Amino acid sequence: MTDLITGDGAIRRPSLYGSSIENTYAGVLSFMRRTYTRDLTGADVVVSGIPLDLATTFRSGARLGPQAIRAASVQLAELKPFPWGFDPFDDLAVIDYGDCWFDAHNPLTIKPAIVEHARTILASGARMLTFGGDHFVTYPLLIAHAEKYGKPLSLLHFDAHCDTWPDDSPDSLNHGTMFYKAVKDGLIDPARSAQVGIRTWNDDFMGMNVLDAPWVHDNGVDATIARIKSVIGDNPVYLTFDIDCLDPAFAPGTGTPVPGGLSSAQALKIVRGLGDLNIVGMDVVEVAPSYDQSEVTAIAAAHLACDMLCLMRNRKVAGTL
Ligand SMILES: [Mn+2]
Repeated sequence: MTDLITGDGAIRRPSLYGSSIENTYAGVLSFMRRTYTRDLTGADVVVSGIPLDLATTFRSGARLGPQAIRAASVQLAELKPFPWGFDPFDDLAVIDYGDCWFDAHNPLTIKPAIVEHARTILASGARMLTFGGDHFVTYPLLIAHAEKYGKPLSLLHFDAHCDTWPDDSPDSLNHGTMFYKAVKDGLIDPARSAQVGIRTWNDDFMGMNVLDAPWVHDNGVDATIARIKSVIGDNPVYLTFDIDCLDPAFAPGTGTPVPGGLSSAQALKIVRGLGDLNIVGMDVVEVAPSYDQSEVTAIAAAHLACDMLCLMRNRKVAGTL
């Protein structure tokens, strides 16, 4: 599978498989140097960005998240990912589709534009790995995934915030209420969904299984993985990772940071332990580079996304993707 393309593999590599040789600090950016294209033919997983930050309740800036995560992925494209020890792209065809276009100045058109973006990709049969943008983007993504994979889906939600605060306005753009709407819409089943790392209050968690941050710290990573698997079982699950699940010490570059969160090491080990789950869609959201320090937040996001791809690679090799 190895070819000898040196530089700009994103636009020069002849196959969706295999890797190119790159100077990490140069060249056309795509996520992990995957082929940058709108041609969905043959893709197993489609990476795209949704550069929206109009739904934030505090600091905006996540519109620059997709670009930052791509830039932070360059080192990951150089070596076999740790601790996997394989090149996921020998077996898994991943493309970078670029970013969803929407008219930021006509807010009522944004949600339908994201739904249509996702429908187009999902119709090809590929799985999506999407970069926010603020967390509102997961709501239209869930609408499209529930259409494709059936509802209710399970939600596996890593976050400092539950995002189930009440909001009965159908047109609101709010990154703290979209899972309230998703439960009310029947897109997700709260009894078969898990929220990990929560450390903000809500009077009503809507029946979600909340593994809050103190619970994770007290019980450990292995117990967290076991609890996630017992809650979700083999139900199709959408995996959403708000980078503010990580403690601000590990992910300062985000709009609504909360102390007391998970470490990068805890989060990576949990994600790497999810291979048994039937993950039908994935996103990493809320990276806001203007508050970041030395790109640590974007680098953490890129690593989490890389591990998600490695989970997909293993399922493809096992014939269960
Ligand atoms: Mn959050």
